[in-house]
Amino acid sequence: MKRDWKKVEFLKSAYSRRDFLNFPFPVFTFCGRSNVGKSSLINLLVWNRKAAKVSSRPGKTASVNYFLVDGSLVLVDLPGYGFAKRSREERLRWASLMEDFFEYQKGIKTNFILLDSRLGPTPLDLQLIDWLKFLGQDFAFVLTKSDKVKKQDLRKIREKIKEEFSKPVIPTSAKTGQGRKELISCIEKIERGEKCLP
Ligand SMILES: Nc1nc2c(ncn2[C@@H]2O[C@H](COP(=O)(O)OP(=O)(O)OP(=O)(O)O)[C@@H](O)[C@H]2O)c(=O)[nH]1
Ligand SMILES: [Mg+2]
Repeated sequence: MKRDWKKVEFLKSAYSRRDFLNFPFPVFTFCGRSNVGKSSLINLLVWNRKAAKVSSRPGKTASVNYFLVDGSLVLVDLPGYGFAKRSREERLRWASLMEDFFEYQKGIKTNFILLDSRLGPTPLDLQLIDWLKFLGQDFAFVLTKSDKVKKQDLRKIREKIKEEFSKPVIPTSAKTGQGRKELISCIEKIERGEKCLP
């Protein structure tokens, strides 16, 4: 199907399992540390700065947020983890919301794990990867904020992650627009059941 990736509808924020939505459409999620750039990346995909709320303060997105693109595909902005200033209750609430989400959300085609181009995977990212593997969920990587690193460093970190996990790794920048096309093409390939190997 030809999609122009411009029409985006915010559908719902879910705070618990009973709020999760079921769709006749493929679902792609965006997960990663607080402040890594999940909401910004969703906005980049649909060329809309205001679709998902962005903030320089970590911990902005605290619920599961569903976006419908061109009436035929769902993007999910997930709450970020690893934000030290959160209370214990908040962290526990996040963990159980995520556990429920990956267990009960239907139609997930793949989960994009966002990693800061300067940092690569952190211990909490590795925990998430183990959890997704345990649940039999597929995943791929997106490097964010590529505008903040030198080209050669970006290449190195990308190769390293590719080698370690044998999964797609797509460098992106919400600032320059780098990687938007590649990510869209990857999403559409996965949707068609093809392999995405950037
Ligand atoms: N330079 C640069 N800054 C970025 C990029 N992407 C996001 N940012 C900035 O990083 C901060 C966090 O971005 P968000 O998109 O809100 O991050 P998030 O992962 O959704 O954060 P939470 O909702 O707290 O989990 C904001 O100040 C963004 O402007 C990027 O590609 N380049
Ligand atoms: Mg966010």
